[in-house]
Amino acid sequence: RDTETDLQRALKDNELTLFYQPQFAADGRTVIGFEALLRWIHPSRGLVSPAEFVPIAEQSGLITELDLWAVRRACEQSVDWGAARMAVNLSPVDFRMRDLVGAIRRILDETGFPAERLEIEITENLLLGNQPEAFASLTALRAMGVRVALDDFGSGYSSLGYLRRFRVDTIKIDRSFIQNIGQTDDAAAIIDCVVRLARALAITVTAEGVETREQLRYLQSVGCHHVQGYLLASPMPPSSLSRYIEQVK
Ligand code: G
Ligand code: G
Ligand code: MN
Ligand code: NA
Repeated sequence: RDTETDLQRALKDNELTLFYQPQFAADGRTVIGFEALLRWIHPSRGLVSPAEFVPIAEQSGLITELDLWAVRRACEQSVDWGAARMAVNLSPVDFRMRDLVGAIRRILDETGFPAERLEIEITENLLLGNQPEAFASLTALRAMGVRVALDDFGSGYSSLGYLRRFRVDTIKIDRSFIQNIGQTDDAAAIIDCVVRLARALAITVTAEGVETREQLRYLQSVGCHHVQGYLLASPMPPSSLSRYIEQVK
């Protein structure tokens, strides 16, 4: 309750900011895009993680205001960053908004950000919830040219059925699998299998949470398209991004 009131104030007082984490081609060098990650710089508590405040904002519905703010800010800040894609996380709660698609269309119109460069990250829970309105919104967004990525793939109550019911553009393999490369044979086998599955369906695969050279080499060997993680680049404030932006131009 307290955090919620504080969050509302934070949004007004400009305490929220976006960090950007570069995403790379499998070579680990070519920047293909960025993921926008919400950060709350609290005057007394310091940096507050979204892991802490997103669940609270989801309970009150305030998350949708935060997420749409993030989409707008990410589009505004990156419109000049060459051809790089911008990925923004959406909460399943956002899909209960009456005109989510219209709101995103207006942001694209007003910022001049090309729909083709925007990717929204959703989680398996949204597709499993089987809300017809969510499927309709996702279909409308894709029809506009916005890409849809399935985040944290494999971490929840995964069902391959939804890959048939709804076509996504990208699968992001959950970092728990990446972190177990070289630790358990199972993780490597599952990643190999997910990459093959995705490739067979013409879906792009991103590995998240890449932290070691060994992990990167394995991901390259199985044909993973894109990689993201601390080994390559951490999330950073927009002021630190100029050298990455130069690379993608
Ligand atoms: O960046 P970090 O690892 O601290 O993020 C923690 C969690 O918060 C992740 O699950 C991430 O997807 C989520 N998150 C980060 N930014 C946003 C955002 O703008 N909107 C939503 N809904 N979730 C976010
Ligand atoms: O749930 P989602 O995938 O959106 O969460 C992204 C979160 O993962 C961000 O908060 C980001 O800070 C974090 N992250 C990014 N790269 C790495 C990494 O290499 N290792 C770990 N442990 N976390 C990472
Ligand atoms: Mn994400
Ligand atoms: Na993720």
